[in-house]
Formats: sequence, C-alpha cells, structure tokens
Amino acid sequence: MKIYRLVSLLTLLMFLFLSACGSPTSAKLTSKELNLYAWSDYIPQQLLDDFTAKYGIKVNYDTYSSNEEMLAKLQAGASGYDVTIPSDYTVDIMIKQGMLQPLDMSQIPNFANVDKRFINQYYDPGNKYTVPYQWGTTALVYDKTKVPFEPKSWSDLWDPRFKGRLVVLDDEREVTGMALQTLGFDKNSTDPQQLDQAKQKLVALKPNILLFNSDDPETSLITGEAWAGLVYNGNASLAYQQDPNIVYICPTEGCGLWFDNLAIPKGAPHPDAAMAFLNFVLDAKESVLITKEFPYSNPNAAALDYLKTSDPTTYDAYMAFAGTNPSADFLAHAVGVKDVGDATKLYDQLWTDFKGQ
Ligand code: SPD
Repeated sequence: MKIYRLVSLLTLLMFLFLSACGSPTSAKLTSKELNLYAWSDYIPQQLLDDFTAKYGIKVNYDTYSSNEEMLAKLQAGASGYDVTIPSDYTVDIMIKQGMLQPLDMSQIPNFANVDKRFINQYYDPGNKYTVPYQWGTTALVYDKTKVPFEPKSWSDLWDPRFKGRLVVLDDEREVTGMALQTLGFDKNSTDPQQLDQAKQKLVALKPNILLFNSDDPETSLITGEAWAGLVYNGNASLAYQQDPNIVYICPTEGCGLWFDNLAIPKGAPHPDAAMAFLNFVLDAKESVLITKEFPYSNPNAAALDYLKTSDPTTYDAYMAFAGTNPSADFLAHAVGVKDVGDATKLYDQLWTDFKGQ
C-alpha cells in the first residue's frame, strides 16, 4: 500500500514538473485579457473558452475577411491586438515592414507538434515570427446534382449555364490569380497588361456571380442557391459534410495554395498572454477542435494522431476528402500567392474597379 502511494506521489510530482516545463502557467502570466484579430469562422469558441479556463485570460475576438483588410487596419495604426493570423505572403509583407514581434520559442514547446513539412517556410525562415495555424487550397467547388456537365477547368465557370449561380471568395489575390491562371499567365504576375486582361476576364464573369463571400461561402452551396464557385478548402469541406454531392477539384490551369500563421503584432499590449495562446493553440487536443469545426488542412501532426485514435470516423473523413487531404496531383498544380511589392497597388485598383462595375 505504501509503495502504491509513493508511486502515485512520484507520478503526481513528475506531472507537475513536466507541466511547469512544458507550458506557461497562469501564475507566470500577468495579463487578464487577450485581443485576437483573426479571420471570421476560424477559431472554435470552445478553444477560446478552454484558454480562459486554463489561464484566467478573457479573449476578445475581432474578425476580418481578408489579408488585405487586416493589413490595412494594422498599417493604419490599430495597435491593441495581441495575436493575428496572416497568410504566407502577408507574413512576408509584415516582416519586411517590421510589423511583427519575434517569438520566444522557449515559451512555445508545442511547436514540436507541428509537422516538419510546414515549418521554416520561405516567408518566415526559422519561424522567428510565426507558427503554423491551418493550411489549404483555393479551388473549384461544384454541386454535381446541379451542374449539367463535369467542370474540369476554371474557364468552365464562364459557361452561361452558370448565370447567377457562382459563389466567389472576396479575395483579391486568389480571384485575380484564378483569372491570370485561366489566361495562362503567372498567378503572381506584375505585368500591367496581363493584369488588365485579367480584369476584363473577371468583368465577363460577373453575370455568373451570385455573391462574393469569404466568411461562409459554403452556406449558399448548401442551400442550393450557388451551384459552383471558387472557395477555400475548408468551405468545400463544410459544404461536403452537409451534402455529399459537393465536389472540390484543382482545375487544369492550376489552383491556389496557402498557409495561415499565428503571429504577434509589434507593440502587442499582452505579449505574455499572446505567447501562451500560440502554445495553447498548438496543443494536440485543442488543435483537434479546430479541425472538427473548421475543416481546413491541419499542419499539427500530433493533433492528427490524436484525432486518429480519439475519433477515427472524423479522421477517416478528413483523410478521404480532397479539401482536407489533397492528393499529390492536386498539390502539384497548386500555386501560392506571393508578395508582388509595388504591383500590389495594381491588384488593389483592379479589384476596386471590378467590384465597382
Ligand atoms: N474563414 C477563414 C478563412 C481563412 C482562409 N485563409 C486563406 C487565405 C488564402 N490567401
């Protein structure tokens, strides 16, 4: 009996020691709030509640719908945010402009949970400023019961049978990139003439566009108002969960590839809470909450291992759908958005003109 109690005590002491080493404790954190500025429909409320329960830190969640919206707000001087989620090319811009705070990786031991394929990317060599959140593709979605043919190419979206039936992301780089790919140009072209052709191409698509929506484009597919469109992988996954007739493909001209990342803006008012939050999000069990509610692709290897054992049905569904687990062929045709420097102005103007027409 005595030996049994000694073993229990040692186990408890070891657990407390490892907990103290492995993650920041609430005792070390002085902040009582965390101001999060992130994409809408991207972070489970349960995860935020779990963070508050563990650290006693209230999370204020402000949302945005595009990288450009977030970047413009921070560049205009919004300084109260502790954590944000820029995509790859926006990380690149924010680092170049000195907008991000270097991370203290000793406070983020759960970084070890990330699949090595997703660290040390071109936009943040050595992960000095960011840790991966979710990744995915931007591609063509359609409902095979509604569409009277089998789309294979972006150019199929211009088919007059799609009049008023397309849902398209309100994402200037992904949508313009799609038009450039359809024309056979580089998705990150900086050539004004090619961009002008892309604009004319998009204007010709307008009669087919039912709505622009980057927050919940899956809703219009589920209700049947939209028959097809250009969406992020997670939107297609959510639509597919409700309707197995939803198909998600990378068209012949190529599709999009992106990586979203947790980052701390320079001057964040609660950096201790921010660092604890980054570590918390990378916890395997917390990360599984993200995949269950917002099924983009998850770069957290430990989370996917945990999902496999804790909920094999969801794991099998994750592995079987092209939105969450794209094939090598899908990825071979997926092209990322890159910072285009001064040509960003051309994309901004193109988008304003196109949306305004
Ligand atoms: N609703 C959350 C959507 C997040 C998608 N991020 C992708 C960015 C692609 N450039």
